[in-house]
Amino acid sequence: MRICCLGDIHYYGQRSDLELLTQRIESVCGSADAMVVVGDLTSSGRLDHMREVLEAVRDAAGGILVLVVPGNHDIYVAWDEVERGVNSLLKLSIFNSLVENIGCIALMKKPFIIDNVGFVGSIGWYDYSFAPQWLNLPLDTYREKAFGLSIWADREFVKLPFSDEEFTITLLERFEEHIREVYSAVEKIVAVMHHVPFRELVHYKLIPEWDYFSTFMGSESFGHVIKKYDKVKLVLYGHGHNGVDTGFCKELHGIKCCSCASPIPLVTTL
Ligand SMILES: [Mn+2]
Repeated sequence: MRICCLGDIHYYGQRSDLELLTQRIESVCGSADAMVVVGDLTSSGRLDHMREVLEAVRDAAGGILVLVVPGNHDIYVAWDEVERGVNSLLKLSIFNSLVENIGCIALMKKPFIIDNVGFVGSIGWYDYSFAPQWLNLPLDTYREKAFGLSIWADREFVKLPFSDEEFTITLLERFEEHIREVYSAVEKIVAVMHHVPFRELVHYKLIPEWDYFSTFMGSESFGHVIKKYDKVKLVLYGHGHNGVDTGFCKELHGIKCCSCASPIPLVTTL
């Protein structure tokens, strides 16, 4: 099976970006059996942007099924939305409905099977398990999502009614349920995530200002669950793209892991 994967489009309303995206998808993904989008379709979580970029991807895919998970930016809420009582959980469900309404597959809602391959997906999240030990900072320092003058934007724009650790656990339970749901019906499973599931995929630089923010790349707990199930043969993830390489695959724990954190599509086989 050939899978065309992309992510971290961070569309912010620039129509010319959609034209470029369309060209790239058409030239790279034509022979694929499925298309996967690993989240951060938008920069700000604006619904009009979400719709525009999703429609562009769907149209460029030209009939190839498009399977989608959201990224952290897709569940950002603006101040006017906060005033109307919108939080990031509601945003997450609006995102998934929008994906379905325009004819794509929202993997966070339910797993999907193509031939003998099961696709399971999650936004993934962070529970501070990627905190660099060498910095030796207390957990609350990470919960602040600020280091020196820099902040992690989720601090301002993600509105959850519970902690990041609790969010991670909730998402993880659903993700594992989805694996179990398809397990006996398929030969292989593809895990699609926005955040990163293995520490080995996080790029630490031994620079405090950099490594502090590596904490927010993902969570080891997703990696633990993935490793529990032998049929998971491929992990497609996004999220890390500023100052690090993207668009490569690497084998870890016998699982092919591909970074799709780029609007330039990557074709991988399973
Ligand atoms: Mn992201």
